[in-house]
Amino acid sequence: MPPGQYETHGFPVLSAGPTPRVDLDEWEFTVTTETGDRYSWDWAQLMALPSRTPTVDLHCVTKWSKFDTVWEGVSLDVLLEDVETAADHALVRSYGDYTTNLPLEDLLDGQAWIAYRFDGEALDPEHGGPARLLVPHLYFWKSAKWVRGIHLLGEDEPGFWESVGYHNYGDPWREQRYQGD
Ligand SMILES: Nc1nc2c(c(=O)[nH]1)N[C@H]1C(S)=C(S)[C@@H](COP(=O)(O)O)O[C@H]1N2
Ligand SMILES: [Mo]
Repeated sequence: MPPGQYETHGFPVLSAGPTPRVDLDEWEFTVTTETGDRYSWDWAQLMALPSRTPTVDLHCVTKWSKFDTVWEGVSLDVLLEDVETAADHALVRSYGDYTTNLPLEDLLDGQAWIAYRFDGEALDPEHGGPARLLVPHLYFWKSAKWVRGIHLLGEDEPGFWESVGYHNYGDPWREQRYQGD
């Protein structure tokens, strides 16, 4: 258990705004590089990619942790495989305008997924369905719900919570909750 956390068996919903409803026919995930190149997947293309079923622990900055959650999704290693970039930073964007930033390397090497199933079921809209980023080694605010794309950037740019005082990186094991932690 990371410092300052407690275990919950429920699955709290934490959303900064209303739950956007995204039609699967219109759903699209786009990676945009620092040179403006775009790589997009529609829902059928995402479903056609090889998926993984990671079992991971979640740590929210509001101090709840949830252990052994089971997801299904596509690894960012697969999605970024053919993307040509020299960027070091990523800004993740959601339907409904939420953003969060992290180093590109934290999305690679089996650390992050575009997840569309939780506990064997289609991901509930409240929890980010149809698909959310899952990047469990950082505080859960980095796991953008209703993900719509990732911008790869040469320079870091703070996201929604990062620009109002939350830690830029957010490692739960180092208790990086707020700027200066
Ligand atoms: N688009 C979007 N993603 C988001 C949020 C949000 O408000 N909007 N909240 C974040 C926070 S603070 C947490 S703890 C988790 C909560 O996910 P959950 O509601 O599935 O528990 O989603 C993260 N991703
Ligand atoms: Mo959170």
